[in-house]
Amino acid sequence: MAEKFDCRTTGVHPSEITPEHVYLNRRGFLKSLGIAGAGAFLAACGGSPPASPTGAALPAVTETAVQGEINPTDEPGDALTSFEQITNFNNFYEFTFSKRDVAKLAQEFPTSPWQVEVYGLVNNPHTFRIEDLLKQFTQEQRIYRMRCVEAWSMVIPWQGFPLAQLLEVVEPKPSAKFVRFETVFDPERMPGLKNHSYPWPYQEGLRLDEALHDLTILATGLYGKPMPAQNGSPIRLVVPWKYGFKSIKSIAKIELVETQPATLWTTIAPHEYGFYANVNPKVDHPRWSQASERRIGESKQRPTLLFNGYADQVAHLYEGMDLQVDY
Ligand SMILES: Nc1nc2c(c(=O)[nH]1)N[C@H]1C(S)=C(S)[C@@H](COP(=O)(O)O)O[C@H]1N2
Ligand SMILES: [Mo]
Repeated sequence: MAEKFDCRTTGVHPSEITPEHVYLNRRGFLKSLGIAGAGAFLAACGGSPPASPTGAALPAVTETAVQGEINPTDEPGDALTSFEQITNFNNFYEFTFSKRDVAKLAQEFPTSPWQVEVYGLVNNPHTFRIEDLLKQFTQEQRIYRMRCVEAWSMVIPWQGFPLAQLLEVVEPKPSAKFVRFETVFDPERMPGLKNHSYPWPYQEGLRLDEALHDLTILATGLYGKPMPAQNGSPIRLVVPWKYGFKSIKSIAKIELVETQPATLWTTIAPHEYGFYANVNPKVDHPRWSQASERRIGESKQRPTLLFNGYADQVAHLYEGMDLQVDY
């Protein structure tokens, strides 16, 4: 069974929200290293990869890592995953199930013009153009761990803004209890949509209080660049205390609703993927353990943390709930 997880035993801060000045210093540091091309080295990866949600074995991963050179004081032991890894090891089933091929297939994906329709149980329904979202909301830097349900993880420096700010503008009505998100449906550009065994478009959902939590962001870029297509350009959700599949990419619609919405994963395999999908080392996936994970760029396993290490900020949202039942 899992040991006790805390920042003392793991060397991980409960929070990796990095103040902007630290990030900017780091960016200066990365720049001074010429990080885009410099210093990357190849290392073999250890351990056998877990099965994907579809049950297919994942391809072996060849790592390029930069951990050795980056040692900022704000994240002891938790270096950023390299830009190269973040943008070449992706889950984006609308393109392909093959993580290493998403980047190539998504290259031509058009993300302008783009708009996000926000509607449903709100006083001010509004369709936002992406350029207005970028202007209207101050883009912040947030460094978050991302833990995929497949038991691998990354540390990603996003830019974006709290979803709460957008929701304030549209004013949810008292009857709104959940937020439903939908990815764009573009079969001409997204070859994976030809697989009709999936209930496209990709949909996700959050309880309204989860959506309003300050950790929940709409991300518009990473590593200081506009969002790469393979990571969900031009705008995607990031909910760092939940499994990665909740962080829906390339969002076209946001709807405020009264009842818990169906999601792609709860529709396909409700016994394997719950609506909450909070990272929890004590609730195993029926087909594999969730007690530990492999940080992309590293070969060793590290313990998985309750709520992905963000328990101090989010545990109160689930008080009184049985996390074994509402997983
Ligand atoms: N629309 C859409 N969003 C998605 C997915 C997807 O297949 N389609 N995959 C999810 C999963 S399983 C993970 S782990 C993350 C991966 O995000 P990344 O490729 O930016 O690391 O995106 C999530 N969002
Ligand atoms: Mo995932």
